[in-house]
Amino acid sequence: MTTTADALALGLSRDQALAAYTTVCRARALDDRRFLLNRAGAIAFIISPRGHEVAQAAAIAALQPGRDRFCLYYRDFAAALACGFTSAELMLSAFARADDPSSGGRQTPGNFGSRRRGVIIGSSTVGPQIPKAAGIGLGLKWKGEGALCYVSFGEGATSQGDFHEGLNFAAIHSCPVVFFCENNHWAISVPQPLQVAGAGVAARAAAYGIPGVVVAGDDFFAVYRAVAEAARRARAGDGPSLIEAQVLRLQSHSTDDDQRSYRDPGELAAEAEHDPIPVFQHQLEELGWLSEAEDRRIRAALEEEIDSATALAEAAPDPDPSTLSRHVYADG
Ligand SMILES: Cc1ncc(C[n+]2csc(CCOP(=O)(O)OP(=O)(O)O)c2C)c(N)n1
Repeated sequence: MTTTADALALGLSRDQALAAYTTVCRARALDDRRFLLNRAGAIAFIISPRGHEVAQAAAIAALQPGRDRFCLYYRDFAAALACGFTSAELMLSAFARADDPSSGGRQTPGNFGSRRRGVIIGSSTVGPQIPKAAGIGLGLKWKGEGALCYVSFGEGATSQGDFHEGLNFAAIHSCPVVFFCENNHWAISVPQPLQVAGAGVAARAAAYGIPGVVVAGDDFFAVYRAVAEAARRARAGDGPSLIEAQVLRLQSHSTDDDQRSYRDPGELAAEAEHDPIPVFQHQLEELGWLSEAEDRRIRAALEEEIDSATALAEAAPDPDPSTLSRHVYADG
């Protein structure tokens, strides 16, 4: 775990760290509410970021939303919030309302898209955002503005051809891309040893001649440091990097899955004791940047925010049925 002295040496301000902490708590509060709404039958299936939030917020904190491009994946709710999505927008998407900024209620929630925030919408298939990010990286290199493309995915995606094609292409053309694997060791019910051959995800970077690092996904400052270094390399023209953040999947794959049917109960109980949010909270307390009172204030404000986001989304109109085939078939 990063020491207080090392955390201070990163040059992050208290405001930046507290903003990231608030994002992490916002993602969790939103997730709790979406889970209740799903169980009440008000919204369709959801995928939870629970256990990934700290790693996601740390990665985006080391980048430049508004300048960089982001190819996120379906578990990236804290990353999307860190890129500027609001709770209300993500709730509109959960309710599949017409005002959902990503797709007007057409795509599964978790397909994040926002042109003005540089967030490029994906699809629900596993992996295609990876070669897409390599191509975007090449475009950014040609533009020469010093921007980079960040792309995230699970370890299951690294057994897709898309992963290898994307890394190979980005390495050959020295594209400014940060490949960020959120390794929760499970691809739905398939454990890592049946999904990823060899020494792990980061080790695969060597095949493409790029740096590959493993980092503890519950250590905000360690993830920040790794992504900041990858971003520095990308902006300097030194090409892509691969980061493997080791995280826990504290929920089932989705609300349509029950991991108790295929995971060891002892392992699940042990993981439940290692929620990354209290770890981050403790790091901030050690730095003297967060008090218990401040933490209570942040969480109470978020409860109110999620209440009004839910009310707004519940009352918002559905997409117009006459537009059903828009973006599916060519007009006319
Ligand atoms: C090409 C493709 N194959 C299979 C699926 C079904 N599927 C959806 S999510 C998922 C697991 C992916 O696991 P991982 O990449 O480790 O990410 P995680 O969900 O664990 O964060 C699978 C197999 C899919 N959507 N697309």
